[in-house]
Amino acid sequence: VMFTACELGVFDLLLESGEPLSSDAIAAHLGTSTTGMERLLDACVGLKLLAVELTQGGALYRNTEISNIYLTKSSPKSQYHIMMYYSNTVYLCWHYLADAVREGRNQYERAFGISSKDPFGAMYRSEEEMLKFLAGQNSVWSICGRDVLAAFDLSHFTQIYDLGGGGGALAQECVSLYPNSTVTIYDLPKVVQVAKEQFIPPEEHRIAFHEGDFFNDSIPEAELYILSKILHDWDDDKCRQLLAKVHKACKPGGGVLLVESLLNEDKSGPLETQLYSMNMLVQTEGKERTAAEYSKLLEAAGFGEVQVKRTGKLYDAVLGRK
Ligand code: ASE
Repeated sequence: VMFTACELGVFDLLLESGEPLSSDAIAAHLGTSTTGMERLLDACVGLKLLAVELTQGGALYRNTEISNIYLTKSSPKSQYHIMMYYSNTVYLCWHYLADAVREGRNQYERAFGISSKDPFGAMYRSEEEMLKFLAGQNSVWSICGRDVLAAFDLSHFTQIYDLGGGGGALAQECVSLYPNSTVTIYDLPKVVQVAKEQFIPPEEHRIAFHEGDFFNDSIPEAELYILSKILHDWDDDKCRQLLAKVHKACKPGGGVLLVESLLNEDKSGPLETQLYSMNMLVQTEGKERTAAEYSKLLEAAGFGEVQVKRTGKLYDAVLGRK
């Protein structure tokens, strides 16, 4: 219901209109059936994404504060793009959740008829899919970007690589919070191209780019490596491989910052993270982990002085030092 209301532009229309609207008016503006729209709007009221008020002329709908802030396209904290990614890609993989649990692997073959050997090959199967993913991944940093970057004082690291930095929203938060830093977005060539052309303003000179595949190509030397939502895409073996490579490249005294959604040690929650872990099952080769699991992976790669900071939001931070 939330995805569909976003996709049809319900929240954008109600924001722009500046006054409550009837379901007939909304249906007419958005070119939908009245019978479908009325039910969609009522379900949104049940979800507290809309509020309804009965007047003599009939029911009038308006956005709630949550939908104004997070579900309209134009809001600075808009989650519209990740909603579209969930709606059009992720949701289709979840249809095969039982198969994913039976087989212990992602469901690209069933959902899209494409091989899932290389999960990012599958996720980036078209330019359009890649753009939707990158825009979606960018959106969460308008909510949690500051928190994960301010969890530790990173001001003494000036030379930073964001491995798998994608569309670069976290890199942008980083140079804004740490004005003396330079952040290099390291990602696959086609990702770097779009990041340069569509996501990072050309006048942002504190952000640089490096095209490569961090499993198969070399990783340049730096003081700090950010791995944000990277380890959760991969199994323990691949994580150890990647972290060992990062450790080798890292300057002595440098570090690695993991940005991930942490499970409780007994895996009893948080629910959002448990569900993210199911999502990693249907879409990738990875899973969400506990702080102790990340610490062990870091230590196996040679990192020490591991510190964990929970932000109280969706994503947390783990710092290891070389
Ligand atoms: C990934 C992040 C995501 C890989 C696939 C993904 C997201 C959706 N699909 O690294 C966004 C964040 N959501 C979750 C479930 O982590």
